[in-house]
Amino acid sequence: MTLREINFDGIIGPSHNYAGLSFGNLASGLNKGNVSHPKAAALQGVEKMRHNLDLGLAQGFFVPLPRPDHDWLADLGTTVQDVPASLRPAAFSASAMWAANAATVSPAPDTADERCHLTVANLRTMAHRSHEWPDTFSQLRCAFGNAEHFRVHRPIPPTFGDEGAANHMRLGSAHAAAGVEVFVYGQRGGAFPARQHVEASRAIARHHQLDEERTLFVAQSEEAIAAGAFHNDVVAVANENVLFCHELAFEDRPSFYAALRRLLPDVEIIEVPASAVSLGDAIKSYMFNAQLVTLPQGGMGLILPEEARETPSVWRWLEEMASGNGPIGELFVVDVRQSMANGGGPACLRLRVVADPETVDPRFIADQQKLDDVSEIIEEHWPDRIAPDDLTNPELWEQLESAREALLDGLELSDLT
Ligand code: SUG
Repeated sequence: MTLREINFDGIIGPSHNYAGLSFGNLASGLNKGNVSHPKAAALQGVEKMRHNLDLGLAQGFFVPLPRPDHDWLADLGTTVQDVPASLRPAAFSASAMWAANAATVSPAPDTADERCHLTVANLRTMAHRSHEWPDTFSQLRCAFGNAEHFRVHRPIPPTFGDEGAANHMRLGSAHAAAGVEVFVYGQRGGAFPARQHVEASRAIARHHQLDEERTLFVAQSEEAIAAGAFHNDVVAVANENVLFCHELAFEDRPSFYAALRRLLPDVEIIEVPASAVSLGDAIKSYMFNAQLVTLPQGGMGLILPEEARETPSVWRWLEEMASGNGPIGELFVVDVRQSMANGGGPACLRLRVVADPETVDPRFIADQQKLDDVSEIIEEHWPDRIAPDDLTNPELWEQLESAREALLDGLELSDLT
């Protein structure tokens, strides 16, 4: 069995729109009411996947969830025809594109039963995200249905908010040995909500049968949340023995770093000082919401959004880092502007799973041919634009549903409906 890191990207759904639904996510608030471009958004996502394949990385995907969500509307005692205006956008959100929030994943080497464990996130803090989990759960159970290698858990009860892998980091030098799992939770966020509750993180660690000695629970800094870092992955990212983060990411960084160094003596902590890059620039540019990947030829690379290159303090710092002797030697830039305008960068769009690709349902594994097919379906079926008022148009509802159906048909995933 060969364990590999596989990044599963959420294919951006046809209902992608800007409804300003995520209080505390600055981009979402800023772009509220703008016209979205779902076709361009989805094609940008596909290009990012192609780029990763070209780098020699393993790539998978998840399909968009059914939108409008009739089941959720029925639970709320309404229908797509009658839903109050205040709830309508939440029923249409394509937010499942941000696969980093789909689940928390612990790879097999870290768990007592040596299976890869996934807990679907309840996403209870934001109404538009709180109804993702039932369909995400079905999809995860399908993709990771091989019970010899995977265990997919139901969500943590909604009393305790859980936002999945966006608040979780796994460090370790190899896939063969147990790593260190770091759960980052929020306590306070100034005016903004802290979305990850420590009790949810603790419950996940128990479900995943992690070694208590190698599991850390670390508070996100209130300052970071208050500045717009609604998830830890907006200010930190880890890969193997490297932690790349902003100086103000964690509430008590000396204790966290000390614990990490004790458990993982060869850990390399690359901390970006606030004097070089302000928290504001880090959040605006999403420099940490990058995919930090190990390249097949050796060394690590950062897959960054265009916005990082456009922010002078950030790009200066990154170029200097990459030209030094540190572990991160390559910078790659991708265009995911449509997603970025809702606060979702390259790292938000993917869920990392360490597994043998042979043990995953092959329908969820990408290759260039399959991505060609997906692009064609997107070109043909995804709307060019959605303005806020369009969500009341029955013709759009029909188009959204038939677009998803065409994609599921094309990928032979119609059993997911
Ligand atoms: O939950 N935006 C998402 C962005 C998620 C980013 N994910 C990670 N950081 N991993 C959120 O805030 C905006 C939708 C809208 O406003 O229409 C939204 O849900």
